[in-house]
Amino acid sequence: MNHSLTTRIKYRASELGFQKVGITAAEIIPEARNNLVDWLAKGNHASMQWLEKRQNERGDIFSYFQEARSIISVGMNYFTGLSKNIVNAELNFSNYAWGDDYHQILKEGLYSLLDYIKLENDAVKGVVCVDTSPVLEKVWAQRAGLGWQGKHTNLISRDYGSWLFLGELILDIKLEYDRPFADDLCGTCTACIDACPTKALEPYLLDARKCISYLTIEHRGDLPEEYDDKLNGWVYGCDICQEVCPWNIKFARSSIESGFRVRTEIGNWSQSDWENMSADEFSRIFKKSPVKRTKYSGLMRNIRSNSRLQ
Ligand code: B12
Ligand code: SF4
Ligand code: SF4
Repeated sequence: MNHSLTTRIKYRASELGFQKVGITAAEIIPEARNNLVDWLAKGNHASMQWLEKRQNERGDIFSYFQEARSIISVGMNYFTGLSKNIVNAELNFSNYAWGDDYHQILKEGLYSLLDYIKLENDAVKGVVCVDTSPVLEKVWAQRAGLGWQGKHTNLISRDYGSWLFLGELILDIKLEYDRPFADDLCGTCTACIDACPTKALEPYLLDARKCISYLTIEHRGDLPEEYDDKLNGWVYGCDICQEVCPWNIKFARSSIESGFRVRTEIGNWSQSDWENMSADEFSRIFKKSPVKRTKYSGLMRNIRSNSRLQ
């Protein structure tokens, strides 16, 4: 155990722009693995076959990185401080997609953290993960003490609510570990479940087949017409279950990361501006943005689905 290295890693992580950092031991967590297997078996992942394909790695950290000993879990606040009511837009993009792609921003920070550790010990092996790696990020964040998984299934922290991107640096050395976050501070609240327009949530469980975030970002092909009157203007992701959460209402703070600032068009364009957007404009507006994931055709499909009822 190396106490001083642990302390210095945490200090360096905060210098690199991570508001939350905790460290936990790499181990197999049978409960999380069983929950994942059940969730997949019930088809909750919709068409996201990539979740099923690498389920062994998601459920067993050692099949992903055999030498794993410690997991440094980080959180970066992305709340822009502007509610969608203040942003003068007629169609909604999820807060997480207002600025530059978070994968890039978090990865840069985590690679710098790895470089810092290697300055002390060049033999250390580390793996950087942000979203796309086959690891259960919310589970590791809870184990590392960052917060708890709320009934909407996102990880909530006491001090920033759930507007946190998560990432991990997995190392092959032992460090000093934090205590898992043991409390569930949702209590009797059910605001997220009640507010979800498509009834995609049961306590702590999400059915992606019904989730607007899945439908507008991951689903390929036309959107089922039964959702036209439920999209509520969302064209990329959905923040409803997070916006109604008392922990976000009370504790959200504005992000200091300039990369997450809202793009002008996302904040101001009218519905008809979006309906008339050309492919070239799409490429210009969404350069370096996560919205590129749907491509021009996917975003236009979402815009059209929102317009169909009008
Ligand atoms: C697949 C995926 C999605 C899918 C499925 C979401 C989901 N809940 O799984 C879709 C496309 C719908 C999605 C949407 C969003 N996502 Co997403 N997504 C992921 C991804 C890649 C994998 C998640 C996963 O493994 N799901 C599998 C299921 C089994 O996991 P789970 O829902 O957490 O299920 C657990 C609980 O059900 C629990 N459980 C079961 N029963 C019980 C009972 C009790 C009592 C308890 C306590 C728990 C419990 O056990 C399960 C296993 O641990 C992660 C990145 C990663 N690598 O982890 C990002 C991630 C979860 N997404 C993220 C974000 C930001 C979002 C959105 C907010 C984006 C948006 N605004 O549109 C929405 C939120 C929707 C929602 N309410 O969850 C962030 C969340 C950050 C945070 N603070 O938690 C992550 C971590 C990405 C990142 N690096 O920051 N996402
Ligand atoms: S993201 Fe939207 S559709 Fe998905 S569970 Fe939350 S409120 Fe429901
Ligand atoms: S809205 Fe309520 S139930 Fe849902 S995650 Fe927040 S505190 Fe938990």
